[in-house]
Amino acid sequence: MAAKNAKQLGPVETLHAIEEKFEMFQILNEEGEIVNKDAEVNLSDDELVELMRRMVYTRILDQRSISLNRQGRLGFYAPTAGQEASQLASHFALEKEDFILPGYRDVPQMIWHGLPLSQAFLFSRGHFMGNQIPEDVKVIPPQIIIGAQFVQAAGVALGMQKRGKKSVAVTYTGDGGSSQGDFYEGINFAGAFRSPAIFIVQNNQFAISTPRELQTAAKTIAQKGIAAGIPSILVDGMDPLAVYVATRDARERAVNGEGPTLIEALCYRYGPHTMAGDDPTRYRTSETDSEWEKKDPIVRFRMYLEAKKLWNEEKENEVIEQAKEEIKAAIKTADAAPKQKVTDLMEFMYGDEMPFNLKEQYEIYKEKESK
Ligand SMILES: Cc1ncc(C[n+]2csc(CCOP(=O)(O)OP(=O)(O)O)c2C)c(N)n1
Ligand SMILES: [Mg+2]
Repeated sequence: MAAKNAKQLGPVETLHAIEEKFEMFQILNEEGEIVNKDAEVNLSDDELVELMRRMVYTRILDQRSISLNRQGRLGFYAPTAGQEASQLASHFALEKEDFILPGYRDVPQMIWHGLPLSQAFLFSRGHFMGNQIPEDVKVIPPQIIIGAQFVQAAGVALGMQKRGKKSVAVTYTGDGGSSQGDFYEGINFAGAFRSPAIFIVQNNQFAISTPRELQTAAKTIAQKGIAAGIPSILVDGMDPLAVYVATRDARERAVNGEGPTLIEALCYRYGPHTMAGDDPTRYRTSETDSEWEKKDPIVRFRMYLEAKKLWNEEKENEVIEQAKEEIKAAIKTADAAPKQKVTDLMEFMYGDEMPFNLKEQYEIYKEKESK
């Protein structure tokens, strides 16, 4: 007997039918033209300018961070150029009370959520003060274990809902992260409990050197949300307006009790995976690089805003200068942080509730440090 009746789609046709549904959502094309007039962006001129300002600022921060790393003045750093729309336009749809659970590449969202730049630099240096996040800044330190923050986001979102808050938890991972068990557990749990969570996969098409095609048989990462029964969308991750609208709509559903959303933002990182020494020329071609540079989120947004007379070279230069000044000042602040001591770390970690065995070690370190 056949496994289906005559009118039913078979398993192969069902897969193809679902995959075909995931067309990429775009509002602003590479030329800076609106291609989707039905999409309601609803951002004021001032807000559009502010989003551009943040993207330009963050591109400078990326360039400066890379050079500070090369000078030995920063430690761990994962470059962000190319991902500004995925990172900052999604963040732009959030409120201050929303909780962010970032991955290691998501430091820009933390900064625009309120983390002082000097603390981001201390985090890069492995200084624990970098992770002493101010009480009113709703972020946790960047997760290095890929995908782990998906489980945490499902729980944080549920916790906020149980406390009656009208806010969401947002988490980010990459295409590689979407192969982790935690990814599936997180979206499944959030779906089952209707947690107000937004799961954002920044698909920059590589997990270090592993291309997306070798990562999964799924044609899109967005379609993985279907298995968890949650709304899912594939967006042009180089298009700030599409990313903004997708995230804003996801947030609206979440606070209205309609549960989580999975967003796949298709993007590209121009630089290496991290500054620890991978060489992208060994796993990517310069043709692909330049193909993606043409899709640059800042370039297309600049064209769009210039046509609306909202942006010009002078404004851009002001932002660049301001970024450089603030970065310089933040590095100075980071340099002035006290040298990291083991006892400080233990006090920060345990406060008055240090277990007795650690207390013994604490005394030993206290003695050593006093010399
Ligand atoms: C559970 C786990 N396995 C392996 C690693 C090592 N690792 C660090 S980053 C990375 C690739 C992640 O790629 P992706 O999720 O696409 O994010 P991207 O770096 O491209 O933003 C891997 C395998 C890790 N940090 N955690
Ligand atoms: Mg990736």
